[in-house]
Amino acid sequence: MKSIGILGVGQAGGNIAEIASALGFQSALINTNKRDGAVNTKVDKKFFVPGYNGAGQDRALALRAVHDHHQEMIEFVKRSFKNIKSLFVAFSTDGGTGSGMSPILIDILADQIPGIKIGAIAVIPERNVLAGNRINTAECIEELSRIENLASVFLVDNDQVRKMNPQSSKQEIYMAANQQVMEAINHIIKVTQKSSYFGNFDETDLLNILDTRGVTIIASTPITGEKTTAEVTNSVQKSWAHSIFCPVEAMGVIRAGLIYDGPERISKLINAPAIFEKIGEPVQLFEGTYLSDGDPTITTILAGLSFPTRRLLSLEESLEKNRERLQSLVNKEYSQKYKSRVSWASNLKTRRPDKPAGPLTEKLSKYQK
Ligand SMILES: Nc1nc2c(ncn2[C@@H]2O[C@H](COP(=O)(O)OP(=O)(O)OP(=O)(O)O)[C@@H](O)[C@H]2O)c(=O)[nH]1
Ligand SMILES: [Mg+2]
Repeated sequence: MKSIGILGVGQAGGNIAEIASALGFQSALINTNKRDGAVNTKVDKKFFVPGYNGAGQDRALALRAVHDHHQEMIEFVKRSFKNIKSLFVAFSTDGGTGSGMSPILIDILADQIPGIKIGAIAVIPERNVLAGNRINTAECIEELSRIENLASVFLVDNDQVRKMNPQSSKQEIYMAANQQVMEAINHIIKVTQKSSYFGNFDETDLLNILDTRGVTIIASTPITGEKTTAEVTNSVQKSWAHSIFCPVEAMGVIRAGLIYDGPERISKLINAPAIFEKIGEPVQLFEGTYLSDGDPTITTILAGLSFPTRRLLSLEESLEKNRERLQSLVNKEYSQKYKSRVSWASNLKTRRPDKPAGPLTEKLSKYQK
């Protein structure tokens, strides 16, 4: 049984929980909309907030749902997960339900379920989303970053997935992102179950990394063609910019994992200090070496990174640029009135009342020859 559980909140969260279930994780979902959650058939445990029918991108509405039903939600989570050591709440930051409910829910769960570390799998939308979505993401990330008892936050970047698949539909991007984040987490869990003569990366190491507060990424790269230490170093560093997570922007990783799988002769090309030179040496490094005849691959886990200011700024920038237009657009909602230029024409439709009948003799005499 895996010691990590996945709780999906909102539509994107439910979809991620669905993939997690298929990979054998304990999973559950919470939504304000029954119909959204019903499609995630592989997730057995579901809580639909009574009295709601979606949040319609309104974070405040979603927040109210937690205020009114937090006790039921805590009980639901306690009931749904057995013997887990960490729980990741999965959601998109730019919708209503997941974005509004998750930060407060994580904060509450961290206090109410002692012994279980609570982290997040938060989706960052593509660059082309509209103002309302950008506002939601900015608010959600700010709230997340303020939670004191927070473990790892995986920022799944739909834009990074788009870069790898420029022609794909939205749904294909979403599915690929969901699949890849869960496979990345599943991969590092599987490593902890292997044994090695030369440095094991065990469950305690993994949990140590995942319990680290801050942003975490997992990146893998094959090093089949690399011939020198410099080339291997370069490939690993490149993988930090090309994963499905927001690219690493700044120095300062607190804990890290470095896992090698492949033939022994290539393992000699790995130089940890050189790899970490660019982002600074972590306080702790957990290494695992697994010799095999397969393609040589290096997987790194970097935890305790800062929130990616540049990436988030790219979402906020267009709000700033359009500040006046957006404000006047919203003001217009209640101030706008239409003035017709043909109000005079209303008279055209007014019918003249029938003339009251006069004495019959008058009419008879009118026709008298
Ligand atoms: N990676 C990924 N992103 C998704 C998925 N579904 C939606 N998104 C992203 O999430 C945004 C929409 O949020 P949803 O998760 O549908 O919203 P919600 O939490 O259900 O909130 P409301 O529907 O507003 O109540 C989209 O703009 C996408 O950025 C998914 O399955 N995977
Ligand atoms: Mg929804």
